[in-house]
Amino acid sequence: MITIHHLGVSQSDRVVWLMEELELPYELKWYNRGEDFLAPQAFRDLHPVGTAPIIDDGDVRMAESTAIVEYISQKYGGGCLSVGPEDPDYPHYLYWMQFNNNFQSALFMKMAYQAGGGDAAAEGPVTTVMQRRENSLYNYLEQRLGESDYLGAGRFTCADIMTMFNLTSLEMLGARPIDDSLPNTAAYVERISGRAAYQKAMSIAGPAATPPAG
Ligand SMILES: N[C@@H](CCC(=O)N[C@@H](CS)C(=O)NCC(=O)O)C(=O)O
Repeated sequence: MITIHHLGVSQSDRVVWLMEELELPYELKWYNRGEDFLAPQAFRDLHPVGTAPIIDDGDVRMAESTAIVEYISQKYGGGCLSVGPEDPDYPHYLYWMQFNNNFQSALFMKMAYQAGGGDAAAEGPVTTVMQRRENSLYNYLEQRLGESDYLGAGRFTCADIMTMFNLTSLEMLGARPIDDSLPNTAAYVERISGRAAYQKAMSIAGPAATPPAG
């Protein structure tokens, strides 16, 4: 059985969501963030990279959610939530599976710049790149969701599981709110939020969830 090392309020909730979508059994090990909101030492000791999520599958220990999600989907989900090279949507699937890390690079670049006293509204090459990347990512998201109800294909896939956290939980770190200025994206968030497996996973491991008793 897969063990999910879950850091509270983190993107490891997407692994729980995938397991609920696939109706697979799993064990959840919960780690609370420290007062600095970072992963505690016990979590960082699990893997050289030390970021959430981390899973164990027998002797295999993995980090990096994009890799974990595709691994579980292929190995235990028969690839039913993945898109293969024979499918015309394959390029979409690949792109939207990577969107998470693309998006977070842009957000964390901006956060780091502002934390160092930089004015994100000032003119200059760095602020231009930051703004351009942020805008282009939201524009492409909005465009894609005007063409398709789902990101990776015409059906729900792992690419949707990879992306939702960025459109919901990351607002607390300064990501743009998904509101009426992004109507296709707002409708998408509402549509995906209605999934039974999503709601169950968020009640177990989402940002408002608390560690299981005991
Ligand atoms: N690209 C990585 C990002 C992982 C990541 O940044 N995880 C955050 C939680 S959302 C984390 O571990 N933060 C705590 C820390 O770095 O101390 C993935 O998708 O797994």
